[in-house]
Amino acid sequence: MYRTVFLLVATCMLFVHSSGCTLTACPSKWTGFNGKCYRLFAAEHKQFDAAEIACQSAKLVDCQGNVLASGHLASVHSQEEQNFLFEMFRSTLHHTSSWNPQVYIGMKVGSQSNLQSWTDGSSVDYTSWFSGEPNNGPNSRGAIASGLHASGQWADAYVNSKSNFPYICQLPCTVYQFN
Ligand SMILES: [Ca+2]
Repeated sequence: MYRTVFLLVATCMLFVHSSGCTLTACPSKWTGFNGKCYRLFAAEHKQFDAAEIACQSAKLVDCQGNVLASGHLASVHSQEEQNFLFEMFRSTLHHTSSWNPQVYIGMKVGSQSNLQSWTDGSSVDYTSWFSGEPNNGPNSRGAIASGLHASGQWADAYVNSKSNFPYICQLPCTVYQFN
């Protein structure tokens, strides 16, 4: 049983309980990758904090409607995740400038440029900043920057109404054990 659970975590496969209660490790419209579920909100341009709040409103629930986890803006922990997230929008969002579209991930830059954190509380063990970024601190916010200039590397943005971007939310990929 333990082995089965591990495989489901790794792949986010569909899982159908024998009672007929169908569970997916990722909710509808969310895409699983490396143990997390992601969803791009391409048409909703928000400031960073509003995007994070919107992500937190996404809930992973079980068959009984119990909330198992809340979402956050996506955190990125490997080159593979970075590539996956960039591919989620590079083909669907049109380039509008050398930098845009920029798509928020959960990267918060603090009072100094090297003080970085993720909104989901995970450790900053990987970054993909474009050369010279972050440069809008203190207290700027990070996005995956498309366009010819950055080609998917990250840029930070000031926290103001000009920095309304699409965003990518994540949910943990949850697996259910049945007795
Ligand atoms: Ca910047």
